[in-house]
Amino acid sequence: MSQARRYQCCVRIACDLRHTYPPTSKRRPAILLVSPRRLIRLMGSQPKASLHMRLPLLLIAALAASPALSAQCGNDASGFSRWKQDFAPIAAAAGVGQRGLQALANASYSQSTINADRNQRGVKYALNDFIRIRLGSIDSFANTARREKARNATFYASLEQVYGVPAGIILAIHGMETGFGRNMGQTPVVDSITTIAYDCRRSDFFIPHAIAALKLVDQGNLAPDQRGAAHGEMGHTQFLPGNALRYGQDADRNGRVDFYSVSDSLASTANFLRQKGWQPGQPYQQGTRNFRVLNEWNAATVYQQAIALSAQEIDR
Ligand SMILES: [Ca+2]
Repeated sequence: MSQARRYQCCVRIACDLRHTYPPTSKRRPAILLVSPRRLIRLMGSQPKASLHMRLPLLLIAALAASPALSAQCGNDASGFSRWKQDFAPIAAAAGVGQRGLQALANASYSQSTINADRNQRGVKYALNDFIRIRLGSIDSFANTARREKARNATFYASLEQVYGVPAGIILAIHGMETGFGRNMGQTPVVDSITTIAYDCRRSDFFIPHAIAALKLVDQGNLAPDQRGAAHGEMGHTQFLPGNALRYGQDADRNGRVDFYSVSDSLASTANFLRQKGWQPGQPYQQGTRNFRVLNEWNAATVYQQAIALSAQEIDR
Protein backbone atom coordinates (compact mmCIF):
# COMPACT_ATOMS: atom_id res chain seq x y z
CA MET A 1 0.00 0.00 0.00
CA SER A 2 1.39 3.39 -0.93
CA GLN A 3 2.00 5.88 1.82
CA ALA A 4 -0.64 8.22 0.40
CA ARG A 5 -3.18 5.42 0.16
CA ARG A 6 -2.37 4.30 3.67
CA TYR A 7 -2.94 7.81 4.94
CA GLN A 8 -6.32 7.92 3.24
CA CYS A 9 -7.26 4.67 4.96
CA CYS A 10 -5.88 5.99 8.21
CA VAL A 11 -8.00 9.06 7.97
CA ARG A 12 -11.11 7.11 7.06
CA ILE A 13 -10.71 4.78 9.99
CA ALA A 14 -9.78 7.69 12.19
CA CYS A 15 -13.12 9.21 11.34
CA ASP A 16 -14.96 6.02 12.17
CA LEU A 17 -13.42 6.06 15.60
CA ARG A 18 -13.27 9.75 16.24
CA HIS A 19 -16.89 10.23 15.42
CA THR A 20 -18.21 8.10 18.19
CA TYR A 21 -20.09 11.16 19.32
CA PRO A 22 -22.71 10.88 22.04
CA PRO A 23 -25.39 8.36 21.12
CA THR A 24 -28.79 9.53 20.04
CA SER A 25 -31.41 9.74 22.70
CA LYS A 26 -33.66 6.71 22.92
CA ARG A 27 -36.50 8.96 23.87
CA ARG A 28 -35.84 11.34 21.02
CA PRO A 29 -38.91 13.46 20.40
CA ALA A 30 -40.42 13.64 16.95
CA ILE A 31 -39.93 17.39 17.10
CA LEU A 32 -37.01 18.88 18.98
CA LEU A 33 -37.28 22.47 20.00
CA VAL A 34 -34.03 24.08 20.99
CA SER A 35 -35.11 26.54 23.59
CA PRO A 36 -32.83 29.34 24.74
CA ARG A 37 -32.95 27.89 28.25
CA ARG A 38 -31.75 24.58 26.90
CA LEU A 39 -29.03 26.28 24.93
CA ILE A 40 -27.86 28.01 28.09
CA ARG A 41 -27.71 24.68 29.85
CA LEU A 42 -25.82 23.09 26.96
CA MET A 43 -23.27 25.83 26.57
CA GLY A 44 -23.02 26.39 30.29
CA SER A 45 -22.15 22.72 30.72
CA GLN A 46 -18.75 23.34 29.19
CA PRO A 47 -16.42 23.53 32.16
CA LYS A 48 -14.83 26.83 33.02
CA ALA A 49 -16.81 28.71 30.38
CA SER A 50 -14.84 31.81 29.63
CA LEU A 51 -16.20 35.29 30.15
CA HIS A 52 -16.67 35.86 26.43
CA MET A 53 -18.97 32.85 26.39
CA ARG A 54 -20.81 33.74 29.61
CA LEU A 55 -21.83 37.21 28.54
CA PRO A 56 -23.78 36.04 25.49
CA LEU A 57 -25.43 33.44 27.68
CA LEU A 58 -26.72 36.22 29.90
CA LEU A 59 -28.21 37.81 26.82
CA ILE A 60 -29.87 34.54 25.93
CA ALA A 61 -31.22 34.36 29.45
CA ALA A 62 -32.82 37.74 28.96
CA LEU A 63 -34.52 36.41 25.86
CA ALA A 64 -35.41 33.06 27.35
CA ALA A 65 -39.01 34.02 27.92
CA SER A 66 -39.53 34.56 24.21
CA PRO A 67 -41.40 31.62 22.70
CA ALA A 68 -40.25 32.73 19.27
CA LEU A 69 -36.69 31.56 19.86
CA SER A 70 -36.82 27.95 18.83
CA ALA A 71 -35.58 25.96 15.86
CA GLN A 72 -37.09 22.71 14.76
CA CYS A 73 -34.66 19.91 13.95
CA GLY A 74 -35.20 17.64 10.96
CA ASN A 75 -34.06 14.37 9.47
CA ASP A 76 -33.71 15.50 5.86
CA ALA A 77 -32.97 18.63 3.84
CA SER A 78 -36.57 19.81 3.65
CA GLY A 79 -36.57 21.78 6.91
CA PHE A 80 -33.03 23.15 6.78
CA SER A 81 -33.82 26.58 5.34
CA ARG A 82 -36.52 27.18 7.93
CA TRP A 83 -34.19 25.95 10.68
CA LYS A 84 -31.49 28.40 9.56
CA GLN A 85 -33.96 31.27 9.77
CA ASP A 86 -35.11 30.20 13.22
CA PHE A 87 -31.59 29.46 14.43
CA ALA A 88 -30.24 32.88 13.40
CA PRO A 89 -31.73 34.80 16.37
CA ILE A 90 -30.55 32.06 18.72
CA ALA A 91 -27.04 32.37 17.31
CA ALA A 92 -27.22 36.15 17.48
CA ALA A 93 -28.30 35.97 21.12
CA ALA A 94 -25.30 33.72 21.77
CA GLY A 95 -23.01 36.42 20.38
CA VAL A 96 -22.65 35.56 16.70
CA GLY A 97 -22.14 38.69 14.64
CA GLN A 98 -22.95 39.73 11.13
CA ARG A 99 -20.32 37.72 9.27
CA GLY A 100 -21.25 34.57 11.16
CA LEU A 101 -24.94 35.11 10.54
CA GLN A 102 -24.24 35.64 6.85
CA ALA A 103 -22.32 32.34 6.79
CA LEU A 104 -25.31 30.67 8.44
CA ALA A 105 -27.66 32.14 5.84
CA ASN A 106 -25.38 30.86 3.07
CA ALA A 107 -24.95 27.37 4.55
CA SER A 108 -26.05 24.42 2.42
CA TYR A 109 -27.43 21.16 3.74
CA SER A 110 -24.56 18.68 3.64
CA GLN A 111 -25.85 15.32 2.50
CA SER A 112 -22.33 13.89 2.70
CA THR A 113 -22.24 14.77 6.40
CA ILE A 114 -25.52 13.00 6.99
CA ASN A 115 -24.39 10.00 4.97
CA ALA A 116 -21.21 9.78 7.03
CA ASP A 117 -23.17 10.14 10.24
CA ARG A 118 -25.69 7.45 9.30
CA ASN A 119 -22.90 5.08 8.29
CA GLN A 120 -21.03 5.25 11.56
CA ARG A 121 -20.01 1.86 12.76
CA GLY A 122 -19.38 0.96 16.35
CA VAL A 123 -16.43 -1.27 15.43
CA LYS A 124 -13.97 -1.91 18.21
CA TYR A 125 -10.44 -2.76 17.20
CA ALA A 126 -7.85 -4.66 19.16
CA LEU A 127 -4.69 -2.58 19.60
CA ASN A 128 -2.65 -4.63 17.12
CA ASP A 129 -5.37 -4.39 14.47
CA PHE A 130 -5.78 -0.68 15.09
CA ILE A 131 -2.05 -0.07 14.68
CA ARG A 132 -1.84 -2.25 11.57
CA ILE A 133 -4.84 -0.65 9.86
CA ARG A 134 -4.19 2.86 11.03
CA LEU A 135 -0.41 3.19 11.04
CA GLY A 136 1.00 0.19 9.21
CA SER A 137 3.36 -0.26 12.12
CA ILE A 138 4.63 1.82 15.00
CA ASP A 139 8.12 1.78 13.47
CA SER A 140 7.07 3.07 10.05
CA PHE A 141 4.77 5.69 11.54
CA ALA A 142 7.42 6.87 13.99
CA ASN A 143 9.99 7.10 11.19
CA THR A 144 7.68 9.37 9.22
CA ALA A 145 6.99 11.45 12.32
CA ARG A 146 10.69 11.78 13.10
CA ARG A 147 11.30 13.15 9.61
CA GLU A 148 8.56 15.72 10.26
CA LYS A 149 10.17 16.56 13.58
CA ALA A 150 13.62 16.95 11.99
CA ARG A 151 12.23 19.44 9.47
CA ASN A 152 11.42 21.88 12.26
CA ALA A 153 13.05 20.70 15.46
CA THR A 154 13.10 24.19 16.95
CA PHE A 155 9.35 24.52 16.65
CA TYR A 156 8.63 21.23 18.42
CA ALA A 157 11.12 22.10 21.15
CA SER A 158 9.34 25.42 21.65
CA LEU A 159 5.98 23.66 21.92
CA GLU A 160 7.33 21.49 24.71
CA GLN A 161 8.88 24.50 26.40
CA VAL A 162 5.66 26.52 26.32
CA TYR A 163 3.03 23.82 26.89
CA GLY A 164 5.01 20.96 28.42
CA VAL A 165 3.77 18.42 25.90
CA PRO A 166 6.49 16.34 24.21
CA ALA A 167 6.94 16.53 20.43
CA GLY A 168 6.19 12.82 20.11
CA ILE A 169 2.66 13.24 21.44
CA ILE A 170 1.92 16.19 19.15
CA LEU A 171 3.42 14.50 16.11
CA ALA A 172 1.58 11.26 16.83
CA ILE A 173 -1.74 13.13 17.01
CA HIS A 174 -0.94 15.10 13.84
CA GLY A 175 -0.09 11.90 11.99
CA MET A 176 -3.03 10.00 13.36
CA GLU A 177 -5.62 12.68 12.63
CA THR A 178 -4.72 13.84 9.13
CA GLY A 179 -1.55 12.03 8.02
CA PHE A 180 0.47 15.14 8.95
CA GLY A 181 -1.95 17.45 7.18
CA ARG A 182 -2.31 15.44 3.99
CA ASN A 183 -6.04 14.91 4.39
CA MET A 184 -8.02 17.48 6.31
CA GLY A 185 -11.41 16.77 4.72
CA GLN A 186 -13.45 18.06 1.83
CA THR A 187 -16.72 19.23 3.39
CA PRO A 188 -17.29 22.95 4.02
CA VAL A 189 -17.12 23.33 7.81
CA VAL A 190 -20.07 25.70 8.13
CA ASP A 191 -22.23 23.41 5.99
CA SER A 192 -21.33 20.29 7.94
CA ILE A 193 -21.58 21.73 11.43
CA THR A 194 -24.90 23.48 10.81
CA THR A 195 -26.32 20.40 9.10
CA ILE A 196 -25.38 18.11 11.96
CA ALA A 197 -26.68 20.68 14.47
CA TYR A 198 -30.01 20.79 12.59
CA ASP A 199 -30.20 17.01 12.30
CA CYS A 200 -32.30 15.55 15.10
CA ARG A 201 -29.84 12.81 16.06
CA ARG A 202 -27.34 14.92 18.02
CA SER A 203 -28.56 18.51 18.09
CA ASP A 204 -27.74 18.84 21.78
CA PHE A 205 -24.10 18.01 21.20
CA PHE A 206 -23.51 19.93 17.97
CA ILE A 207 -25.47 23.18 18.43
CA PRO A 208 -22.78 24.73 20.67
CA HIS A 209 -20.19 23.72 18.06
CA ALA A 210 -22.27 25.32 15.30
CA ILE A 211 -22.41 28.57 17.26
CA ALA A 212 -18.67 28.35 17.87
CA ALA A 213 -18.01 27.84 14.15
CA LEU A 214 -20.06 30.94 13.32
CA LYS A 215 -18.10 32.90 15.94
CA LEU A 216 -14.85 31.71 14.36
CA VAL A 217 -16.14 33.10 11.05
CA ASP A 218 -16.92 36.37 12.82
CA GLN A 219 -13.40 36.54 14.19
CA GLY A 220 -11.87 35.89 10.79
CA ASN A 221 -10.40 32.64 12.10
CA LEU A 222 -12.50 30.42 9.82
CA ALA A 223 -13.21 31.21 6.18
CA PRO A 224 -16.91 30.72 5.41
CA ASP A 225 -16.03 28.22 2.68
CA GLN A 226 -13.19 26.45 4.52
CA ARG A 227 -13.33 22.69 4.15
CA GLY A 228 -12.95 20.15 6.93
CA ALA A 229 -14.06 16.66 7.88
CA ALA A 230 -17.61 15.36 7.76
CA HIS A 231 -18.71 16.54 11.21
CA GLY A 232 -17.09 19.97 11.07
CA GLU A 233 -13.67 18.97 12.39
CA MET A 234 -11.10 21.54 11.39
CA GLY A 235 -7.51 21.62 10.29
CA HIS A 236 -4.38 19.63 10.96
CA THR A 237 -5.57 17.91 14.12
CA GLN A 238 -9.31 18.05 13.50
CA PHE A 239 -10.58 20.31 16.24
CA LEU A 240 -14.31 20.58 16.71
CA PRO A 241 -15.26 24.26 16.49
CA GLY A 242 -16.16 24.64 20.17
CA ASN A 243 -12.73 23.40 21.19
CA ALA A 244 -11.13 25.50 18.47
CA LEU A 245 -12.77 28.62 19.85
CA ARG A 246 -11.68 27.84 23.37
CA TYR A 247 -8.20 26.39 22.96
CA GLY A 248 -6.98 28.07 19.77
CA GLN A 249 -3.48 29.57 19.80
CA ASP A 250 -1.95 32.11 17.44
CA ALA A 251 1.48 30.49 17.54
CA ASP A 252 2.90 32.28 14.50
CA ARG A 253 1.57 35.61 15.81
CA ASN A 254 0.05 36.80 12.60
CA GLY A 255 -3.11 37.96 14.35
CA ARG A 256 -5.25 34.97 13.38
CA VAL A 257 -5.82 31.57 14.92
CA ASP A 258 -5.66 29.38 11.84
CA PHE A 259 -6.25 25.65 12.27
CA TYR A 260 -4.99 25.14 8.73
CA SER A 261 -1.59 26.50 9.75
CA VAL A 262 0.62 23.75 11.18
CA SER A 263 2.07 25.97 13.88
CA ASP A 264 -1.26 27.36 15.13
CA SER A 265 -2.94 23.98 14.95
CA LEU A 266 -0.24 22.04 16.78
CA ALA A 267 0.18 24.75 19.42
CA SER A 268 -3.59 24.64 19.96
CA THR A 269 -3.40 20.88 20.34
CA ALA A 270 -0.64 21.19 22.92
CA ASN A 271 -2.64 23.91 24.68
CA PHE A 272 -5.71 21.67 24.78
CA LEU A 273 -3.77 18.86 26.44
CA ARG A 274 -2.09 21.20 28.90
CA GLN A 275 -5.40 22.81 29.86
CA LYS A 276 -6.89 19.36 30.32
CA GLY A 277 -4.24 18.54 32.90
CA TRP A 278 -1.08 17.42 31.09
CA GLN A 279 1.84 17.33 33.51
CA PRO A 280 5.13 18.50 31.93
CA GLY A 281 8.04 16.13 32.30
CA GLN A 282 5.88 13.29 33.59
CA PRO A 283 5.44 9.86 31.97
CA TYR A 284 2.51 9.29 29.66
CA GLN A 285 2.19 5.56 29.11
CA GLN A 286 -0.92 3.65 30.13
CA GLY A 287 -1.69 3.93 33.83
CA THR A 288 -0.26 7.43 34.22
CA ARG A 289 -2.08 10.69 34.78
CA ASN A 290 -0.94 12.03 31.43
CA PHE A 291 -2.31 8.97 29.65
CA ARG A 292 -5.71 9.78 31.11
CA VAL A 293 -5.48 13.28 29.61
CA LEU A 294 -5.36 11.64 26.17
CA ASN A 295 -8.91 10.45 26.87
CA GLU A 296 -9.98 14.07 26.62
CA TRP A 297 -8.69 14.10 23.05
CA ASN A 298 -10.14 10.79 21.94
CA ALA A 299 -12.20 8.39 24.01
CA ALA A 300 -11.02 5.23 22.22
CA THR A 301 -8.52 3.35 24.39
CA VAL A 302 -6.71 1.86 21.39
CA TYR A 303 -6.24 5.37 20.00
CA GLN A 304 -4.72 6.51 23.30
CA GLN A 305 -2.47 3.45 23.45
CA ALA A 306 -1.32 3.94 19.86
CA ILE A 307 -0.55 7.62 20.53
CA ALA A 308 1.46 6.85 23.66
CA LEU A 309 3.42 4.00 22.04
CA SER A 310 4.10 6.03 18.90
CA ALA A 311 5.17 9.10 20.87
CA GLN A 312 7.66 7.06 22.86
CA GLU A 313 9.16 5.73 19.63
CA ILE A 314 9.21 9.17 17.97
CA ASP A 315 10.99 10.78 20.92
CA ARG A 316 13.41 7.96 21.75
CA1 LIG B 1 -1.65 32.52 13.39
